[in-house]
Amino acid sequence: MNTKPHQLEETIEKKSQLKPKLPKNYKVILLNDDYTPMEFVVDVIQKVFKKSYDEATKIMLQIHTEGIGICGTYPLEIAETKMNQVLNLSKESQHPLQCILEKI
Ligand code: TYC
Repeated sequence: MNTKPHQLEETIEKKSQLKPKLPKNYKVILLNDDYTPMEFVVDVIQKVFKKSYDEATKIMLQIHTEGIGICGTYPLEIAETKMNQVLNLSKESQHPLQCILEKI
């Protein structure tokens, strides 16, 4: 290995220029449970994910029948904020509604 340090640095720099890192997106997923009222879930989806009443109802029913549902996909920081908003609203109202993130 006779590569001079500065040449090595250049090679590394070129490689990282060729492979720019794309920010990863995360799915924000709501989980079903037996206790949270349907209207509460619809309300949360409308507020946090800016969905219409009809779209929010569709997502809620999908969660109710399938067990999980995707409310949206966002860059990590935004996905985390939305997950925390759901968890805070749910805790405030003493419902067990759960929300998780999944990397795409
Ligand atoms: N399964 C709940 C009920 O029958 C409704 C519900 C839907 C709860 C979606 C959570 O993420 C959820 N009241």
